Amino acid sequence: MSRSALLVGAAALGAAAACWGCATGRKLPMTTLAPKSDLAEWIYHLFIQVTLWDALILVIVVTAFILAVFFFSTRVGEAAAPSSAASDLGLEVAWTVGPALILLMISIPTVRTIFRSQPRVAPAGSLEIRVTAHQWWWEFNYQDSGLETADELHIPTGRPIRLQLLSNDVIHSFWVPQLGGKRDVVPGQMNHLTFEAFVPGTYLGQCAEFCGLSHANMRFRVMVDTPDQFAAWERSEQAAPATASQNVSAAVLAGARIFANSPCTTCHRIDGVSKGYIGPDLSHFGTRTTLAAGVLSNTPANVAKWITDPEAIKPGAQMPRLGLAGEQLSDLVAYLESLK
Ligand SMILES: [Cu+2]
Repeated sequence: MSRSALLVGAAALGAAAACWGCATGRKLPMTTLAPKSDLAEWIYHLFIQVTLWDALILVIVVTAFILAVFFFSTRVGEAAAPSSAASDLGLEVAWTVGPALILLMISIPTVRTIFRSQPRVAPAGSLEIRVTAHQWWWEFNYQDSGLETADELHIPTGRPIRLQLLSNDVIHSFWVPQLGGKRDVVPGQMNHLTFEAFVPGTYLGQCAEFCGLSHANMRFRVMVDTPDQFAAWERSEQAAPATASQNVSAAVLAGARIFANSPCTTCHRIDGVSKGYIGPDLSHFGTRTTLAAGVLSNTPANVAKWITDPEAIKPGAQMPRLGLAGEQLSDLVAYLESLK
């Protein structure tokens, strides 16, 4: 391959990587190297320890190799080296005991971190949240308040979070790199993830177990709030969403009627309007920053695009096309965006 072809390839890769971030409007890192919770810090420190041990082994092996080349190679005119068939007991013991000790030094912090990261019972004062994985979105149910949301999880700092992980269909894996390690989400078997977030901010998550056609489109966000912000968010979620009785535009009122008389109500719940339970709860849809499991930012144009053809955005999505267009579509979008 010519040099110019290589350069063009590298430029295209760089542009693709940059655009992946800009197309989804994301500049958030998905990294385990900037931990923002206790669990993520334990894993990060373990990683650093193991890396240091590995670096030490590398230095020892490379040094021994270089010394061997200098001291034990046969030079011109010298007699051939003695046979290496004879065993050297000291050497045998050294290269058996040495690696065993290194493995021991690595296994002690590893096992300690495994146990520390998997407490059997929820720490006192935990906020318990049921996380249900679906092909391909995430449902979050707050066990104390009964609040329900999808694909965007709000949690406060300074309080242990206990996630109860269950799958509705196949095996998924819950992973927010900056808040902790992956944990499998399995049908019929509840797993737990326990951590306490330190730094307010928005952290990206992603299903980390191949789960079908739109596995890569099964993203989510964790919004870590200060305790005050979290309390305010809870209050706003507990309040009823916009309804026809409130002072809203004609488009919103028309959209509300379209929703109430559509098949949407079979799958989607809206507080006081519908009781669907197959798809995400839309009671406060307008407050979310993204839709379609974090694939699109929540703008009226994107909501219209999603309703028009969900499969074009998320292959395999169970939501059917509704065949809405024009004013009907824009009214429905206006109604959904008004749900705050
Ligand atoms: Cu998946």
